[in-house]
Amino acid sequence: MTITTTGQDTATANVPLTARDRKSNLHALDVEKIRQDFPILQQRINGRPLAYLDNAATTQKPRAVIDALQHYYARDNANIHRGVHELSVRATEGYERARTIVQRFLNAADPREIIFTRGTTEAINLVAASYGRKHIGPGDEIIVSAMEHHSNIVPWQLLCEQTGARLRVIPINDDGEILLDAYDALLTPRTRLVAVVHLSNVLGTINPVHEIIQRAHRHGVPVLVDGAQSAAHLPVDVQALDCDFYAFSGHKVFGPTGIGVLYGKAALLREMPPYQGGGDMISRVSFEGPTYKDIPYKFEAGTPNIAGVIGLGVALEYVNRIGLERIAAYEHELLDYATRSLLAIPQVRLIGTAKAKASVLSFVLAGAHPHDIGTILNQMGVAIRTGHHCAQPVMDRFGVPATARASLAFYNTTADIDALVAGIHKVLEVFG
Ligand code: 7TS
Repeated sequence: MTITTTGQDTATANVPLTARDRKSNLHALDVEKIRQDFPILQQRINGRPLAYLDNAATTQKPRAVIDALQHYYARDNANIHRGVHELSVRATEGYERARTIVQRFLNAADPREIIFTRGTTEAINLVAASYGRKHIGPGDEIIVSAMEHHSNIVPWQLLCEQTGARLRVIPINDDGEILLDAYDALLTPRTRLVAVVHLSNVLGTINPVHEIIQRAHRHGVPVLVDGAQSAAHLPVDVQALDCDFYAFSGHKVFGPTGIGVLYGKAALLREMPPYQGGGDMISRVSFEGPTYKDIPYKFEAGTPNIAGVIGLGVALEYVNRIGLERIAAYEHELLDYATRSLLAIPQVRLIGTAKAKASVLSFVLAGAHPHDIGTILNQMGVAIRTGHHCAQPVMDRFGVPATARASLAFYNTTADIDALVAGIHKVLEVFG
């Protein structure tokens, strides 16, 4: 493995930073070396070095993850939990080892609190279908924020349609920050669940989820945190946060697509009904009725994405070797550089100017549609996303149909930001 951090060897890379380390800039990453671990970043697009700034949509994969998938299919492939033969034992061990890696990554109390899903979307749907159907009924209320991704809105709207419950929305200010007083007013005896994003995919706002959770818990209300964006950018400790559920996607944290995680507190998961029925989730079936396995298997019906789980474990180990504290510190500086660079262009309007921000820059340009910005940037080798980012209520809140969005990862450099800025100047040339 060829990751190093300046002044650190890989064995000590994930030791937490001290205040002194921070001051002396020891958190700086050897990004050029890290970039060599990502084969996809080595190419040119339209004759220019690729500046991949679409990490909020999906992240690139280090060679270690690509190799792990290849290794699994070439040597270990078998179904899990079912065979006594060597390959099945290897596949099962790899799968369960990854569960422990995820447990440690989130600092969950027990590996049984880690359920593998297709991604954040399926994790939230699982909670809506299982917890929701058991605990939410007519007249009950579910609270979300005004900056949610559709994945953390539509499952609750479906549940509301099915049960007669009601969705309540915490408003946000012009900087894209949650209004905590308004949240307090929404917490009532009718509230059954709060579901809120940790790091907004459009605004880059880091929400005060610990505070949000504490306030909900004072009313006895559980909280689901949508960690789709935070898992790759902020250290997460589900016990310190005291969240009841936390969902994230493997592909946004340098792992494969089609795999994700639902963390849930064991006591909650145990009393929730199964989400899907099928093989591997029952201890016995007869035509009188089934009895279910304990968690996590009760929620993992059917043959899962075994290779994806193993690849996710390798991705999280890779991230751990660099260290999320160091990643967050590096990205903070890069975001600061990018923000200053964009604000130096008078035609740029930044959408999302919260005090606590990470990794995301959404903007609009006077006179140019975001789609045209994306197209011209692509000609210059710069990959960004344009559109509503599956968060249309956020677009409505800021009165724009779409934004252009650059989103960072630890392998991005100031050169990527400079390419973005040069691209924006080109757009301004074309559109006057
Ligand atoms: N929640 C948030 C905050 C997200 O940003 C996304 C995906 C999801 C949930 C859903 O994740 P999935 O892996 O289940 O699809 N966000 C984006 C994005 O910003 N651009 O493409 C996907």
